[in-house]
Amino acid sequence: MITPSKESKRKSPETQITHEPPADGGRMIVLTAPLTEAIDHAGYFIQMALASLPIWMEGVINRKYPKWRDVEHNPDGSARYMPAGVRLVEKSLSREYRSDDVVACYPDDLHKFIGPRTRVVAVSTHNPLGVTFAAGVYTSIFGSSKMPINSHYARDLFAKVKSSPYRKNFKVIVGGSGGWQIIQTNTYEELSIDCVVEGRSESVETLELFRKAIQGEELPRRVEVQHPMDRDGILFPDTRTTFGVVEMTTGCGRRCKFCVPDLNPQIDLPKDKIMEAVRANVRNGNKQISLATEDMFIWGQVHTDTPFYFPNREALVDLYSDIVNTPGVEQHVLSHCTIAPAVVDPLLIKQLSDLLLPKSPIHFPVLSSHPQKKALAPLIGLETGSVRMAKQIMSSKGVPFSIEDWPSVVLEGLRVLNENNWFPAMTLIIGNPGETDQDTMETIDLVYEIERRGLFAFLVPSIFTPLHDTRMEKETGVTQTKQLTKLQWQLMMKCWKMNLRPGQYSWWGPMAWRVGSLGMWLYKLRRLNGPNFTWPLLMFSGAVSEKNLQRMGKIYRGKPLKVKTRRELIASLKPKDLRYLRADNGDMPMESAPPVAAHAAMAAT
Ligand code: B12
Ligand code: SF4
Repeated sequence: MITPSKESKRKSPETQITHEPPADGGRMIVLTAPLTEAIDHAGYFIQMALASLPIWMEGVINRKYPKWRDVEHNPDGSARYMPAGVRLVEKSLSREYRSDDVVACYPDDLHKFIGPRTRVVAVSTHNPLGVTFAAGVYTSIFGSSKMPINSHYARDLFAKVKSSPYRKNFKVIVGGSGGWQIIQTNTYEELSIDCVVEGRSESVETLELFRKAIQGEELPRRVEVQHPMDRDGILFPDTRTTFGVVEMTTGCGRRCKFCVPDLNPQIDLPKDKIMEAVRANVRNGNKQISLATEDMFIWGQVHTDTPFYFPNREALVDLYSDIVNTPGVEQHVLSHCTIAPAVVDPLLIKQLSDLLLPKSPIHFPVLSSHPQKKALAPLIGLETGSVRMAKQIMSSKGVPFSIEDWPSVVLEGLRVLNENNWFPAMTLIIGNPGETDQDTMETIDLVYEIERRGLFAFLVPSIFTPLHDTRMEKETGVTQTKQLTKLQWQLMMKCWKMNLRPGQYSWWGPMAWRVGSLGMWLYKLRRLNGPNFTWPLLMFSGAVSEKNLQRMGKIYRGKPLKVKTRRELIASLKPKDLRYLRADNGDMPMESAPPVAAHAAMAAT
């Protein structure tokens, strides 16, 4: 069982002033999300920090963003912005309920809308208990409290709902990408949740569930609902979303075994609907847009005659051009992508950079060659440098290239990206099931090779978490930081050391990691993380040079990798794939088949 932090006990609504009941009896359906998932200023980094830092480090956020809790309201007190997930639940419900029966509000305003009339409180959540990838790992490394700030605020929201004087009259339904965390930790009672929905709100089963709840019927604890199978089944927000998130694709197609979103059907959404949602955001005061996707490069190439891993350059450039040129869009942020497309079509990267850099709010002064030092920083999965491990967990991650060439694809892709001022955040998974020292050493080799070549990615290592419903759901990797080997610790600390190279471009990374790393170790981390942590931490802190640590036999300094160039990677492609390459990128083999003339261009527009 997960116990509430001292903080959340102190702030528990039972001890807070009681409110007058809403004059209109409240809304029949009240939608909400944790404050930390709804806030929409200061860029993506703040939410990622809230998910990764433990609650005792909240002061760091408060000092940097004293007003981070301030949110904007509509005239009726409802939320001006909400995560896209909440907006879609709202939109889905609008097919059946009147708009004055449904409201989306911030947790602090729940008392204004929950009244005797309320029958459902629906919560959307991304990561309520922090038991996912990086988030859980970092809070546990820091020790003291395992509760990430986001989780604290999610609990605070559930406590508010639990203590409502009308709690007996309504059902609490939870959904969103973090719903599985409630199921896995069995925290239904503790958080006062009746039902967790896994899947999309558009589905008829979701509507049926709301109907039942309104009629006061018992709900099942867990409901799995169907994902729409085609573009027409997906709805779009017509109000403002947090960070201007608008969906671009669902699914992926590369079939990594640990991945949840890949379980959804591969769909690229129609341009006209994306654009309507962009305009709706702008109309409601948003200046920022971000297209949510697992891999932006599949858009425009889903179910065409060309395999999805050969990006549709024209379609992508056309879509992004229309977005950043929409009057009122001042900022645009990329979400996720894969790295092989940068090797497949470097000219696409260049054209996108020309379009997107001027509207990027991200600045990397030391790294960027852009006149205003702007940069693009999508999230990309690197996961492992071990070909053996890559074959096991993500054999298609680098298609059209062979997974045997994964380190070369990463290095070549990163070169192309960096040359165009893309400095991605790249995630690595440490402690995959069956990971040997040799596998970790190969990942360390790749990380050192990135450094040796002067390339840059913000490397975000996390510990393997078996995610619900994935093909690795039943596997166990490392469950406690104490179990990490010396090499695994070294990989983690080397990544963070490298992230600090270009200086303080990210305020929270250095802050979180450098703040008294040695002092903290002496005080607490030594016991918490075990003896294998000691030398890697010394390496990270810079107290002893890596050369000396290697000489002392305390660390492994990666060996130089022999990797393929773009030309060599292309030469290794099968003839059936070669014909989809664009000759204007160069590096074509002399006797290759003529490229396919048209790339099913604009297929998705
Ligand atoms: C945009 C995004 C972000 C943004 C903005 C998030 C925000 N608050 O709006 C940023 C960069 C800040 C972010 C941060 C993080 N993210 Co994020 N993010 C995404 C991304 C790309 C899109 C999310 C989205 O808005 N999708 C569109 C909406 C419409 O989909 P949805 O929310 O799932 O909603 C649908 C259903 O879930 C359902 N639904 C939603 N709510 C409800 C409620 C009810 C009652 C019902 C019935 C149904 C329902 O209906 C909706 C469709 O109709 C997803 C990947 C993806 N493609 O989903 C990752 C993803 C959700 N993020 C993920 C992670 C891990 C994180 C971080 C923990 C990363 C980190 N370590 O920092 C943090 C957590 C942030 C926090 N505050 O705690 C993981 C979630 C893994 C998990 N929970 O198991 C995902 C799946 C990425 C991945 N491939 O791993 N993220
Ligand atoms: S490339 Fe990313 S989104 Fe696609 S299957 Fe692999 S992990 Fe999932």
